[in-house]
Amino acid sequence: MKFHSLIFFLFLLCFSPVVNGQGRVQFSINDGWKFFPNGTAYAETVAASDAGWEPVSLPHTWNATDPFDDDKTYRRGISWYRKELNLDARLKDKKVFLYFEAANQVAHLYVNGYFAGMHKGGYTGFAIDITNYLNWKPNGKNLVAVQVSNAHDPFIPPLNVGYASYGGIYRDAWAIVTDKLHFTGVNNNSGGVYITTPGVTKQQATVAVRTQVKNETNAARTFQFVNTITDAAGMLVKSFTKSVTIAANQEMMITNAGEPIANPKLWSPASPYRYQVTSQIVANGVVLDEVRNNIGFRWFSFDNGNGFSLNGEKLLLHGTNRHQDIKGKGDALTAEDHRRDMQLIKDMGCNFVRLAHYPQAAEVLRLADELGLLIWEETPVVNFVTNSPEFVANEENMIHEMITQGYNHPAVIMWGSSNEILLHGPDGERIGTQNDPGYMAVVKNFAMKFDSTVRAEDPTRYSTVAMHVSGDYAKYGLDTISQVAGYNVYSGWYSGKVEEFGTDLDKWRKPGHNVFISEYGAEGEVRLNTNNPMRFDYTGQYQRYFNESYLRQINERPWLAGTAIWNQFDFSQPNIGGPQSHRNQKGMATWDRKNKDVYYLYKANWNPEPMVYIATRDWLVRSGESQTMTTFEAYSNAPELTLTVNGVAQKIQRGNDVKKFSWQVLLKDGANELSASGKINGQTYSDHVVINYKAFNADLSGIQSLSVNVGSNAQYLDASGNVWVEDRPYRKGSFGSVSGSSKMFDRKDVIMSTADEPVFYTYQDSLPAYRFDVPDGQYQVTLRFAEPFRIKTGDRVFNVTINGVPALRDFDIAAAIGIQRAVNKSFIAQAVTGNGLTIQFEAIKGNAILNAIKIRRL
Ligand code: GCB
Repeated sequence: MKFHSLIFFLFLLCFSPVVNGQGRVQFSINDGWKFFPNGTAYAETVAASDAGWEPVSLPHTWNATDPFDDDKTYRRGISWYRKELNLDARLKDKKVFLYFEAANQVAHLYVNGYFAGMHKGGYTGFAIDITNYLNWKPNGKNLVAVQVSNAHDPFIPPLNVGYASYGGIYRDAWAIVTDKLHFTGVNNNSGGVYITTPGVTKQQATVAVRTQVKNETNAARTFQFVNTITDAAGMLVKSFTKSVTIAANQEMMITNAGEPIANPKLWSPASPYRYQVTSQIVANGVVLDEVRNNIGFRWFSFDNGNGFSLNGEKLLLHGTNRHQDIKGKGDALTAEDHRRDMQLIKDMGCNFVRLAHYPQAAEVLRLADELGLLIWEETPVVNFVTNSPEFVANEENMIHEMITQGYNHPAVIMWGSSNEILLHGPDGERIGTQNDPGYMAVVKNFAMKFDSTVRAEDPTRYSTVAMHVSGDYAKYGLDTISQVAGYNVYSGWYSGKVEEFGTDLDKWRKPGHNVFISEYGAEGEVRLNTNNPMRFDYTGQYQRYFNESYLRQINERPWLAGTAIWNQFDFSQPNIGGPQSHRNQKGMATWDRKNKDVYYLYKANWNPEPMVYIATRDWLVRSGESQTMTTFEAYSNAPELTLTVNGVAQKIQRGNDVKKFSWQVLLKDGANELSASGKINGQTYSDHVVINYKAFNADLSGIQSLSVNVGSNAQYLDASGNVWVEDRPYRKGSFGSVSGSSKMFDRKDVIMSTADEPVFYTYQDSLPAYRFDVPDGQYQVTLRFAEPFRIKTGDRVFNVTINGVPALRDFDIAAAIGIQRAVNKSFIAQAVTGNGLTIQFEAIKGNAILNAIKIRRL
């Protein structure tokens, strides 16, 4: 290293926290921003004051909470960020770039009031050259202002989707300083250096490098393009050099490949071994630019309709999908958040992740390489397209950015370009069958274009798309455009039966067709539990039943190209209701990353690490009749398990085909200790839980209080620890609804003014009466209502009496509180002469309804 370069290098080391190789400096600009949550004139100018703006750090979003309140809208529009960037005058002869890993979704960058550049699309990184706008006066300050907008834009994918579009600079941001002779593509995920490993075998591997170099000086330059490969221990493996001359103010592409490396250590999910390639521009012995990329040696193929192979061996792709947002943070995540997610996925036993429905953080791909998780990444063309060249241009640019930024990661095997592109019609409304041939021709044309862009950008991976179950894809020839055909399948959830999953698959199978199950899933709300799971009841028990069946059917079809659960984590769905508003709950873990019981089904099947898990963590507090048997289940990779309940050993059970164990158990009132244990390779593994069982007598003798989740087969545990037991038809000598029919809210409708959505979500319709054959005494009766329909005042009116005494007269929920809004009504009533409590409903207009009921003895 020459003396002046050494000084510069040492200076840069003091000046900035991150040094990305010699000759290049990269440091975080996450701190010290001021934020203004609106549009404001002249915000980019130095003269404008940001004194009253909110101090923030990146990653940041302004939508961390507002998509999830009772107000159906959330703020999508313009906001401003400003920051002072202090650069030492000695950097004057260098190139300075600002690199944003993502800003959702349109960003305009200004430096010292000058417009420096803009970027469209919320999920890929962009670097903007700010060299010409910098102020180098002594003690000169530089004002960086970024206008970010997440307003809907019909020309930028995604158009309308089932997840929140969090506005903000929600990933890390960096300053990158280079020499004037430098690698062109300045972004920290590939550094502008694209590496392939052609012809890898167990015996040898080669490394080939392609890059674009830019000479921003007024003289022709001669330099060495040096690539050095080191192993995981940092030991030199191979180095290769090419001498290059570049004209003044020119940019040129350089390719170079090294000699084969003998006996390479291969990369795989089981052994994710990485080498490092250091690429340098060296002139006169001085390193002018340098970037480092981790790579892995592996080869893979989808085997013409017969599964997937990695490094010459069949590998069943056991996968999941990941949405990135986290409760309370939105999309503004830290590196630790990404690591926790990817580790949870790895620990469940996955070897594959689909990053749906958009490119994710650079850190996610780094972790996938490190942990050994194969990746499908995709651009966010979801549900429909805008018929415009601008839409196509933006999507093509996104494909280009996604691929160039993820290019060097050995984990990536597939690039996707769309998800369920035929789900909506041209106007953006959900459609059953496509019936506009003109629009279909446009979509097909776009789909072919996007697919060929993917293949041209990266011939070393496979192209793919995810489709929903509809004959339209085959009818219009969209199912055979990409190399791998992804299907999102929900039979047994939105419609049909779980068993139809496999039989439908067998029908779709065509010779040579690589069929990937890109999504399958059912929702599980941890506050709802049942002994009688039913489709669409949102209980963890149904979610487990669904996933057990799908896993079994997947195991029976090793010809599948791979499968991915929808979804690893619950995620936001701003415009959806259900028993937990604004949430998609198909996750293996909750939105704040607590594993649900279903997670351990997969862990037992996919992760060989010995484990025993009593599948009841989501139902530790429960209520039911005394002296009734309850089913208990466990997941384990032990062949046999013993369960003890309150110290009493139950029958030893063997696991079924998906490693599930079941017992019928009698619980006592209060705390119950359950332990399960089994032997694996001679060693004992066990699990222990305490169940708090609130038993009541079937004849209601001695009852102090009883809460019923009317219209539901499931129990609900509220935040105060009270259990709302499942509904039942009235039986003499006990309690229940006297006829009526169980209904649920339309899941698109959000139930407002309550955190107890589950008890309002289901209800009894046309209910004549609800009865409790309680002992004589004084009781408080609380009725809970929410109007499920968008009706007018006066459309539903009914009277309620309790033991013949009027309680509610001409009750009109819509008039009293409004529609889809929770309301409670309490009354004091007497049970006399052994007649218990009869709550009678008399419809005056429309049908009487009841969402939940609680009685309490006074
Ligand atoms: C799908 C979509 C996904 C949804 C999912 C669901 O097919 O691709 O974006 O979130 O279904 O849960 O409905």
